[in-house]
Amino acid sequence: MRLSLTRSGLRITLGLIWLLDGALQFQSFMYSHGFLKAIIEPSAAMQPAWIGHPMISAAHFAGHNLALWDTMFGLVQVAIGLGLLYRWTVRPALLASFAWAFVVWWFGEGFGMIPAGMASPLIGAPGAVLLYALIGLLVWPTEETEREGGSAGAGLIGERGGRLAWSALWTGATVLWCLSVNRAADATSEALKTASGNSMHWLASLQTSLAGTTKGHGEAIAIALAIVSLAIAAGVWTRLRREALLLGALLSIAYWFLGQSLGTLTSGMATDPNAGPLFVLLALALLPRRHVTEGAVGRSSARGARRAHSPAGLQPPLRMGLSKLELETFNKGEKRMQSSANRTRSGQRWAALGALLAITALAVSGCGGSSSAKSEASVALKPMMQWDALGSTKQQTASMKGMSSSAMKKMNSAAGGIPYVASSASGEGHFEQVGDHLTGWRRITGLVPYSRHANHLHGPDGSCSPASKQTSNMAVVLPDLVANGKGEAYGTINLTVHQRIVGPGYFLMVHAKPTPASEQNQIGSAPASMAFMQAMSHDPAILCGNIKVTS
Ligand SMILES: [Cu+2]
Repeated sequence: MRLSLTRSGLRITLGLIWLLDGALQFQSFMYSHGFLKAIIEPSAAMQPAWIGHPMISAAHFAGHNLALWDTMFGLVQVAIGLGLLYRWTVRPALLASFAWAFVVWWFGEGFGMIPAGMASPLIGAPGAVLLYALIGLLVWPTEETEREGGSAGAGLIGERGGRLAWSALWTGATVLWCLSVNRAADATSEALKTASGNSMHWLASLQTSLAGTTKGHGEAIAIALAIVSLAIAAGVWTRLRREALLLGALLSIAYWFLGQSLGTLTSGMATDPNAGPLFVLLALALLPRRHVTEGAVGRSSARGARRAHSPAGLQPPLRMGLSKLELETFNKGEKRMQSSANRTRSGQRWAALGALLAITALAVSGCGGSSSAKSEASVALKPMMQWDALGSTKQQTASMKGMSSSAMKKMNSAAGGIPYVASSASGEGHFEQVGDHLTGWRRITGLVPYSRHANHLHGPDGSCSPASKQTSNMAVVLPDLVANGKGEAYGTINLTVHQRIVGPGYFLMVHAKPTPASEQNQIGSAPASMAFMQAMSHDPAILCGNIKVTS
């Protein structure tokens, strides 16, 4: 099999993808406010404030004259695409594409949702535009002539830089698979189920049936894919470079079909083909164009050199004795030189491999789970407005009932934090964690009689106040609390969790509404799936309490 790509082939392919993106921007959906509401705002709502706020502000600003901005967005991308097609406009086009990619990575993709702790390689992390920029660096025109054995991609960062970037991307994938959010029992199953909602019929039924098969096996799948990803990252530094690149490309195609629904290109809502095709293009860019590896070249020339100076063969026996001493001395010297050159080269390679192995060890030990030390914590639950020092700037409503959708919208995009409603309830709780085993209870008084309330442990890196620390990332979905006729609710907890919950940075949040009927099967999940967090994002909070470690 001889797969390869010339540098101009690579550049033109990249240009065509930019043109496709430009064309997608002219779809009617992008000219509707649904684009901002359905794509930008939900992704902004899940981000840390410093990323999410500028996203919301930019969306609101663009919303004032959406037709103008959208047309401009589309034209910029078309211009970049066209620029890449012609040799003499490549540099300005690439420069524009780098700037554009950064802006889109932030405002459109929320840095691939990585800071939100919700990135998964399956659904396209770290985001397509990052790969646009990376491939852009590889096709940057340089003086260097195309070497045999070199790859199409070299450009500004060189071939070694390209391989480093590849390794970084796949090591990143390993780390992402190790995150508890992707390692949860139903993480993969849920991601497939969510993806099936945007797919063509045949693909949707494949995804649904796979979602059924993978249900409950999230951890095994994540660990297997973490290991494969690491092999792909390390492989490009070994003799199996070609195989590592092809394996990476194949895995990316599988992700693209199953997790990214082929970029949902036919949905009318896609802004780019997602990460799958870009990973394939990157792999092709880094494929050596002749089936010769550095190591093989070194060895065969060394063998050739030995043969040339060999005293055996056609040399007459008479001369042999005469020159034997001379030749031996010569050979020794040359061998020493060669071996030291080889040693340096293999030294570098071993250093690179060693570094990768160290990362592996770290990643695998990170994947391995938590310690079995016992820790206990108490929680004091107080109404949200007590926590919210900036409560007055926020929209507060006594009840969810009768709230118009525009009021909901305002509430959601209010400055920072999780939306909440007023409550006169209060409560307390106690948690105990040994290894992966979480037990405890919580008790609340002052609730509306017979009301039901979703409640979760949120975190990590969160807190009930200030509002900007109220992370919407759910570490554990606890069973709903049900109030009795006096408005008192009590519930115990006995769950298996996949991270250290009983520690700083976690908080218990009680919501105004129960877990939706369609999401009941998510109760007990630790951590919650992304789909579930999205489903819950419109349930305002009533009470919050920080996890306070007592022993
Ligand atoms: Cu919650």
